[in-house]
Amino acid sequence: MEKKKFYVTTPIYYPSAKPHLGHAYCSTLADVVARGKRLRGYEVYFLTGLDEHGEKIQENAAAKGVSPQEFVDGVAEIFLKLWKALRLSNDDFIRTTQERHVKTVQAIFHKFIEDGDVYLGSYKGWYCVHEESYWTETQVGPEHLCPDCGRPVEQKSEEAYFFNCGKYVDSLLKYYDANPKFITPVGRKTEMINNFIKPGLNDLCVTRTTFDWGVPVLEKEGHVVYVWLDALTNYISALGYGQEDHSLFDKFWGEDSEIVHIVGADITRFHTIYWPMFLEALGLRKPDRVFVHGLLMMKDGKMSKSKGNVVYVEPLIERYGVDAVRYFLTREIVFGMDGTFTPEQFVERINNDLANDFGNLLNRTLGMLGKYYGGTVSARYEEAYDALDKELLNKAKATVKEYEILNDDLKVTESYAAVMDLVSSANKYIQDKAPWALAKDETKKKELSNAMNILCSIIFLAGTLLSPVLVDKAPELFDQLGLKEEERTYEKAISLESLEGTLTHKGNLLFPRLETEKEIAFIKDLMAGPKEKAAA
Ligand code: ME8
Repeated sequence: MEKKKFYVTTPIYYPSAKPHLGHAYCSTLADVVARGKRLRGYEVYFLTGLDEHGEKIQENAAAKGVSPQEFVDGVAEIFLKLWKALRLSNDDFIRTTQERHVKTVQAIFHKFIEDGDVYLGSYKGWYCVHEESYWTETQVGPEHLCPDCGRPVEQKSEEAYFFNCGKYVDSLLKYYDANPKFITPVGRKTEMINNFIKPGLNDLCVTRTTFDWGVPVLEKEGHVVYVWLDALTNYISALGYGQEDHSLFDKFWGEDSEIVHIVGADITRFHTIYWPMFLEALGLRKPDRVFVHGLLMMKDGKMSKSKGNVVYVEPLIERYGVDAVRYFLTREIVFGMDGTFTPEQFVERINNDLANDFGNLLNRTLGMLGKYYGGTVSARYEEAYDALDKELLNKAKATVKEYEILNDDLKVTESYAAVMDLVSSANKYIQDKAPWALAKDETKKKELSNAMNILCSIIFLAGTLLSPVLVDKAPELFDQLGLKEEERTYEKAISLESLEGTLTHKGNLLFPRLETEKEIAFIKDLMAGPKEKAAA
């Protein structure tokens, strides 16, 4: 059954610090997926948000001398500002401190208690009184010392609720088997089974009593819901599950909706083991896919705040425009694999693909159209098509098919690579056809007219297929092509129909070439940590 409703989510990030390029990566790709589906007529709901509870947030707030709510409110502003700059098209922004979410978490916890899916037990572990935290046997080592402060730890136990995982393991494995694409890339599934399920899954401790920045368990004073149960619930609380108005939930969590969670490799386990179990306990359907994207690495390893090697997105957007950043993230880093960020790759990618290939195709075509036809798209004479015309048009049709199949399979990078391959073919077509030579030959009028006409249709198609990424420049491109708002549809673009008679206007360069050395130096400077800068 082809599903025409599509629900896509990002992880809800911890507002513990300012977001960096790694967070922007996941959100941008999810946005590209959402826009790509909308473009093709799907009814889409795109969710992102923040995971605002937990001990760490409480500690960060205390360190700043503000309340946890004040602290998360401040960081939320920064996230929202960045998402706006990145032009995310999310339909909602869930924050786990919102009342609607808290209500859903409490309703779920209540149902778990009623149905016997959670039980009261005791949590045992090595406890550091100073740090107020539990550690595992391996973490404290043979000397039994706190890995954080080095003080001796003690065995302690506290009352806690546990989720009965054993009840749902078999059915989870069956779901994996019946839905081979549930966890993608597939290697992640093997990892989950071998590392976590086969060795035996312990029941999951789902409440805490050592801190209070969380959703209170109404049935037991002093208990707050474990931050991961709280966080995962966002995917349905945002749709209204357990609330008065659950129409969005009925629509986008129904069997006829495709549900995709996009997550980083670090949180696969929670999304592919515990989340489906919680859903089963609630009697709800499971997501179609958990798509695990790779991590953005720097030369010295994973980009992370604690490593001090983060790149912030704002200065990149400011200098190169949002499309350059979105394009780099989509095209350079294969979705599903780890990728690196280097200034050289960034500048080269933008110059090669956007300035040289796509930008040139547009400029040369509109330039020639201006020269030969006063800017009006020339007529198409199908009877005069030659092998080159047919080849390019066939390639364009095949590209549309490939783009749709790859996009549906979340092979996002590959789908945009296919479009850029069409762009290269169109540039080669110009070289091979040499319209400047046709223009000099009175007997080649129809050939010239065809060439210019076909190129306009190809540019319209490529611009449309790239529009989920190039959110800023695609409309400008359509302006230059002279297309009216109502003409800018996916159906029209993929039909490759003749745009004869449309008056184009060659405007500003959409993607100016970057001065390689200068821009590499600029980005390197952004990446230099405070220490390196001080030493310089
Ligand atoms: O784990 N490269 O939040 P979080 C690519 N609140 N992606 C990166 C990245 C990098 N270097 N660094 C972070 C949490 N990410 C939980 C999630 S969901 C119910 C709760 C992205 O702020 C990546 O998608 O630590 C990763 O999974 C996510 O940020 C983790 O964000």
